[in-house]
Amino acid sequence: RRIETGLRQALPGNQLKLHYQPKVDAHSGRIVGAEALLRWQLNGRDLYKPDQFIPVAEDSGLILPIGAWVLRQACRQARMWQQAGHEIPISVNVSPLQFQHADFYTWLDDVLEEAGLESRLLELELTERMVMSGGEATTGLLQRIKHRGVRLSLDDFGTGYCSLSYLKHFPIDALKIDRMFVRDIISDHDTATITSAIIAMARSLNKDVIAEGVETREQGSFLRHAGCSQLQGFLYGMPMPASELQKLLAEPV
Ligand code: G
Ligand code: G
Ligand code: NA
Ligand code: MN
Repeated sequence: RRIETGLRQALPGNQLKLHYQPKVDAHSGRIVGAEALLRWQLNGRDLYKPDQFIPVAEDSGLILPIGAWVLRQACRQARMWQQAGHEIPISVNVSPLQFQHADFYTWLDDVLEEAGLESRLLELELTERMVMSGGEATTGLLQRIKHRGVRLSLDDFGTGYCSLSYLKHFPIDALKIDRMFVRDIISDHDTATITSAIIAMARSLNKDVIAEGVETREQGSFLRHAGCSQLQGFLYGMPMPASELQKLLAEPV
């Protein structure tokens, strides 16, 4: 509860920051996207890690104002990068509570409008559970978002219960293979086999496949050969402040 009390002050107190982690093209190694990741900091140091405070934000409902701030901030940043000549889509994690909110679509539309950001430069990262749980209403919302031109990806793919055959009913552009799979693909033969099969099936359904948590060259090379189009992980870049990512974007590859 101490976290909750502090978290109420975090937004007004300017303690929330976004870091950005690059996503690279699996073949060229160029930065082709960035995921916005929330940080709660005081004097430049993390007060709590997101896996500590985000659940608290979700339970307390604070994720609604915080999530709104994240989306607005990320869209503004993507617009600034575009104006600086770096056109990369920004990915934003959406929490279930935000997504279930009746005003989610209107609010998304307003944020894009206000930031002056083309919708193709925004991607929402949803989890399997969010997409699977809501029935008709959820499918309708996904279709509206898709129709608005915003990209949709399924985060942490493989950890939930989303069957691949079901996936073809949802207007999802990309799957993110969960870090747990990536971690073991070199050391564990079964994991390698399963991961390759997931990637192949996703590709046959015309979904892009991104791998997250790539830490070694061996993992990167395996995933590239298995058919991932984009890679993300410490090997290519940590989550970093916007100014640092902008320096990387300005470097020739
Ligand atoms: O940032 P880190 O790299 O530690 O992220 C830990 C977890 O917190 C991940 O599951 C990530 O998806 C989640 N997370 C990070 N930023 C956000 C955010 O802005 N909104 C939501 N809902 N989750 C986030
Ligand atoms: O759940 P989500 O995929 O949004 O999580 C992003 C989280 O993963 C963040 O906490 C981020 O710091 C972390 N992360 C990003 N790249 C790597 C990596 O290569 N290895 C590990 N262990 N964690 C990573
Ligand atoms: Na994510
Ligand atoms: Mn993820």
